[in-house]
Amino acid sequence: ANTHAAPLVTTRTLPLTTPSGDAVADLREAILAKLAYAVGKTPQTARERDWFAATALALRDRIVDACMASDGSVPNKRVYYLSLEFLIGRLLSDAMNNLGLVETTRAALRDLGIDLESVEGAEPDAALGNGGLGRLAACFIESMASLSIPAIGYGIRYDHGLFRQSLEDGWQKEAPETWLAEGNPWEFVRPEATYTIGFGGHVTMSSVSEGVIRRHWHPAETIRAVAHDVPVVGWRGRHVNTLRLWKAEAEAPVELARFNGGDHVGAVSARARVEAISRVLYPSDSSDAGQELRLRQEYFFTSASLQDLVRRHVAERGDLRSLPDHAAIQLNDTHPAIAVPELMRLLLEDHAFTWEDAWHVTTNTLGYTNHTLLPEALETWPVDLMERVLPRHMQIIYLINWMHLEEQGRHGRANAEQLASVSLIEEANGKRVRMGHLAFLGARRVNGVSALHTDLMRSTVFKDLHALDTDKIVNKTNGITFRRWLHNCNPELTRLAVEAVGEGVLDNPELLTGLAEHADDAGFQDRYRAMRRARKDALAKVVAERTGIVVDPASLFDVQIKRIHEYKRQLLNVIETVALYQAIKAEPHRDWTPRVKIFGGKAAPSYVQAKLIIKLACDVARVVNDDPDVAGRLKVVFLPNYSVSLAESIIPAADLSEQISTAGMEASGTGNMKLALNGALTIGTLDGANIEIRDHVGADNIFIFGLDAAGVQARMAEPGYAKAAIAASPRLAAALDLIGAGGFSPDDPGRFRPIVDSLVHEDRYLLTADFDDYWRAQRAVDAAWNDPGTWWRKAILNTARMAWFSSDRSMREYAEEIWRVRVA
Ligand code: NBG
Repeated sequence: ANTHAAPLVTTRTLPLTTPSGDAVADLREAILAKLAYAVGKTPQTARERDWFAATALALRDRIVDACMASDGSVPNKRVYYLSLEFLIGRLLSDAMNNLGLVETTRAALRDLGIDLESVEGAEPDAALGNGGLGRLAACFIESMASLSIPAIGYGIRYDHGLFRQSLEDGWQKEAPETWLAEGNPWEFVRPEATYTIGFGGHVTMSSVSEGVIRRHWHPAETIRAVAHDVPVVGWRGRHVNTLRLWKAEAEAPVELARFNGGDHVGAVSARARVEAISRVLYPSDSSDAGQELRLRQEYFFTSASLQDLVRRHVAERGDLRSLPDHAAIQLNDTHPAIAVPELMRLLLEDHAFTWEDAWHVTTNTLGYTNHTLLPEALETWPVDLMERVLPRHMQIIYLINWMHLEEQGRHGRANAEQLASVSLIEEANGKRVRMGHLAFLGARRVNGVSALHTDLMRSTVFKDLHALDTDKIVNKTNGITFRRWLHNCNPELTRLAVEAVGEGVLDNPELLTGLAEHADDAGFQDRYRAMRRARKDALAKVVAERTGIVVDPASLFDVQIKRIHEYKRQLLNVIETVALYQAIKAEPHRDWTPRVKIFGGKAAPSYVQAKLIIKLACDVARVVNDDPDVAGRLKVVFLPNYSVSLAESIIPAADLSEQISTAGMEASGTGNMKLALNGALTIGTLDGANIEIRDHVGADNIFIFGLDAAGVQARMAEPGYAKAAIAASPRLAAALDLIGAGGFSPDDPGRFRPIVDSLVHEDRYLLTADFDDYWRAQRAVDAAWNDPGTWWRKAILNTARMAWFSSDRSMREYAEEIWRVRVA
């Protein structure tokens, strides 16, 4: 069965003008021609997937037309965005919307007896990312195209994106994801853009002239990176950029000598190892330290991308000395940090630069974005692994480090502790290369992704490096593209906004702020509420189809959707659910506010504790949902296989957005922005971008609770803080007792003991410290929900005041302060 086939939402109508008959007829003929000549099907034999391919191909032609229509001149400066992940999801609605062809396509397909929503539903999600980091890259490339910033996104064309999650009796099971199984109509294969990537081997020296020594790398193994281009069309089709994804191929698909010798199977065996490089996305959002294949992936796509942009620059401008004037290379986290020594190597070895010149070009071209300060997620590579896989790069890293440490000496900062903290090599447990430090030294600007996160970069992980150059770290608060996260996913709300403030809001999100004037208007509130209700009805259907759980769309929909991670504290939410359950059981006749708690998210396959938390949520759901005392007033749902397209149907249906990470641990968050933009009220901690969301929507329109980042640090220093907090909170103690005693797992009473024990003995994420205040905030939510005039006023104000969180704003800031490219 095709799991992608079911449309999630059936209520789409975009606030765009009715299409002209000619345009509809043209597109209809184009789709039919693609169906016949590219897909090889007739309308009678075509499946939804075939109609999707034909429609995508027809629209791709329009994108190419838009591309060719541009003047074709060489832009003065290009942005190169290097990211190991691009979580782009489905592209059809993006393309239609940005080309202004949603209604035209709908009408063209209707003429053919085909429903647009089912065609959209037949597109597999391109899940080439784990979560926020990869989705951010997808929003950024869309915004760059919409702002006409000339840019190329570089990444890997994984055969298998993020695994598919199913829940078997509440336990997460992973299955491979196969988005390419039926081809990818969006992409162009570019065999002419193929580069050779080396691994291993040794380095030799030669003396070119008196005192000048050059080093040459002789890799033991070489493989090919082949470009696959996906066009990215911006709003109103004004500009088209490229997402260039690399596929790994063996130099020689067959070892001829072995083949001729009769070893037919052996002759193709080396190929599997080579092609593994672009086979699968690592399913972890914190790094898998020490895995050689991961290092090979990082170097593979970084080297191919740098070779490609160097070749382009030489073709266009001749001299690489001017690279910083015409190229800005952004490293999305440390995954492409190997770009620092790789660019140095290309300049030194292939272009005969001196070290000083190469360093000047490198450090004026690269920028680095940090996305986490969690120690377990900071990438480091063992020196011996680096020496084996990338011997020449390791030499360059040592030389960079030597010069950097020498300079510290010259500035009188040579005490051992200072040197150890700024060194590229960590010596604590076996020598390892600190990729964050390497990216920091190689970049002209280093940025964090929210105001708090950037402050913490300066005061913690990069403190000593920051002291050496206090201008280097800048803040660039994340954003989301409103085309996808408002216009496409919530056409009803978009229509409301257009009616209230005019169509200009589609071009300029700042105009959304005008909605605030309607926040007190009862008629407008009613329409806003009707919009939400329609989306909740649709989501309730999805929930029933996928989980069998029946929920009442009149209840408050309380949503926590994101990767399962202890620091994100889904467990805090589950424990509050248990406490609420106990409270209802104790007083079943009170007028409890009906709530549906909706969870969605994947756990890294090796993350045992996260998988146990999923199981707990599912076990709690089974008990609570069926309890006659509860009588449907509390329901718990874990929606399997959370993805971009599932997010698109959950977000417009959410009343409450859970953003409850331990303060100081979530770098920014972007789901928080999507939910607030669509009018969900946030219950959250003072963490990441939540702080800026509060500043924009107003403290009265958000439910803040818990310790702030400084409070967290202070509390962690108090011995026995968890035991003390539990002793002080009878409600928390009772909930933990029920969980620990097997109240939700009668079949295995000890199942959740490890969870309770970890809270009592360690509680690294301070759930116990924040529990009571979280409970208080949740009851404030209940009270607000029971006063509809207040609730919908707050919701409308959230939508109006989230305008600033557009990724167009983020991209403008990067363009101005980091890339120094002009935005029209
Ligand atoms: C994630 C952070 C999020 C942030 C995204 C995008 C990593 C390493 N970091 O808080 O956890 O929103 O990056 O910046 O995935």
